[in-house]
Amino acid sequence: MNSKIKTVDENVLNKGIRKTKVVIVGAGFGGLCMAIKLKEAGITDFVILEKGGDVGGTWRDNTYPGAACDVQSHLYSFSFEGNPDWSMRYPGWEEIQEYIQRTTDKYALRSYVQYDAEVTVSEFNEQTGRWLVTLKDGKQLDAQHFILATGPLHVPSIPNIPGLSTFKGKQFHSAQWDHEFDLKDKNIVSIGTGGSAVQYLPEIAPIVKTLSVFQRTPAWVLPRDMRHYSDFEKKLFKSFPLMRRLHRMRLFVTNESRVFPIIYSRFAKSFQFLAKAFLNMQIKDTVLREKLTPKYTIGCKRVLISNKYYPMFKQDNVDLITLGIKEIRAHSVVDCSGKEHPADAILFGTGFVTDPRIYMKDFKLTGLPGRDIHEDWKEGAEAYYGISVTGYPNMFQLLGPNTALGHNSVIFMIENQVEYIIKCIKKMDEKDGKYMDINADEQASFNEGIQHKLKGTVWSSGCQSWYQQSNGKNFVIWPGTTIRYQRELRNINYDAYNWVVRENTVA
Ligand code: N01
Repeated sequence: MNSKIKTVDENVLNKGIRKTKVVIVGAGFGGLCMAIKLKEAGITDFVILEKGGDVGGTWRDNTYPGAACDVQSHLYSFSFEGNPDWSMRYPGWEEIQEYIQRTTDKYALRSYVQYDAEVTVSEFNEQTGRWLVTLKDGKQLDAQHFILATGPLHVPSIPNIPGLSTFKGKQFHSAQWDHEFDLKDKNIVSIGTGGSAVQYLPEIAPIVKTLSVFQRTPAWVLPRDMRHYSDFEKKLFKSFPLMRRLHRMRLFVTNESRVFPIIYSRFAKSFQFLAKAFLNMQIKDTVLREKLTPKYTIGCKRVLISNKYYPMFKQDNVDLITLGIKEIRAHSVVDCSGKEHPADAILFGTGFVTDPRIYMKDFKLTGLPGRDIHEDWKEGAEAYYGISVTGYPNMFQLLGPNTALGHNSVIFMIENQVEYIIKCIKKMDEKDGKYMDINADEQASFNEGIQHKLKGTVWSSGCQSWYQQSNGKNFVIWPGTTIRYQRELRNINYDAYNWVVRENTVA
């Protein structure tokens, strides 16, 4: 894997404020896609600010054992940068990160990335129609367009459990896996049974002494397609790219079809029947089976895929605890019945900070006079197609509110959002515009539509998930097909924006 390369002209940054057309925050799939398409559109005056030391985002951070994407890689990759060599349907994080590194090099993006560049403040100036972005080290950038490609899930959530500070053993979060720590023959307590835990637990179970799994809510789990691509298939994909594209299309259509049981929750029961059969087949112990059976409709929380998770509970050293945690002591975790579970290490598979803050980012962000995103989104995050936010002109977001998916690849969403943003940037140039700001009424009516569509879907069927704010409003999921999202974005309504041209007249 390539190490970080610092090639941005740091002299420019050191001398004062660096002026650029576009600032992109984040060098994960979203930020890199944005950069590639900006270059293709002939816009090379941009900077990518990355708070970490390498590109990759999620796939740089999540390196826990068994980490993999639960969308097939032929689909979870750029449509314009196919890879005939994926080893299997769902390869591990290493292969995905290698793909990201290769793509970064192929499109010569490294010179655009400023590493260890954490944004602390971003302010829009109405007079100049530009963004002033301040970094942790005090450097500043002045940009016409400000693009957030930061991804919603990156701030680890560690629950505030009584006694945690008294724990004397090792503790770490799944997204900050300590590879130096040898789990072999250790007593391990793991908290949480979401997407990450379901992947790492079966990997560590065979090597640890004891594994106490604390589950708060069981998840629906479906089988994972473990097939590898044969050398013949890879050769075929390489020699005949059309075959690879057809394969990708088939995966896309299959995944897309899964949206219907989710939107029409009455159909979810058939899906749930399959998941229940899968559980019944793998877990014969009726008490254990009952503990692992979710009480909510499938799809309401993210559906997990694993062939190894349920069988893991047959191992003698693995214990499932559903009683909740009473407290943590120096060398153990005590469940609500008072039973002590020995712990040399505690692993947190407890997910990420998940309230509207996931879209606010952990820095100060101000727009038109009086607009502060932390105030505006205090009660909940709203945007227009997840991309534009009223009061924050020339700011665009990738995978913003209500554009995450429960059924298909978010890379598809990113690519469509990038296309939309490029069109907006070009329109600004065409109009010699100062700034464009989404009309508040357009944003409000768009969001009313979204909430209306969410009614009757499985996401509104009564479970609690990170898709919801505290008042139950779903601010995360796109409630429809991705094709529809694409169609609506392609039919861009420029009149939905207030355009301010250089002479300060509203067009
Ligand atoms: O986090 P999660 P994750 N005490 O929020 C439990 C994506 N992802 O890191 O359900 C006890 O899903 C919590 O319990 P409950 C994917 O979008 C993608 O696993 O809230 N338990 C839950 O079981 C996913 O949605 C891939 O009752 C506590 C778990 O911790 C997102 O990342 C792979 C607790 C958290 O599960 C996050 O996944 C992995 C507490 N105080 C993840 N607090 C792909 O393959 C929380 N929990 C693409």
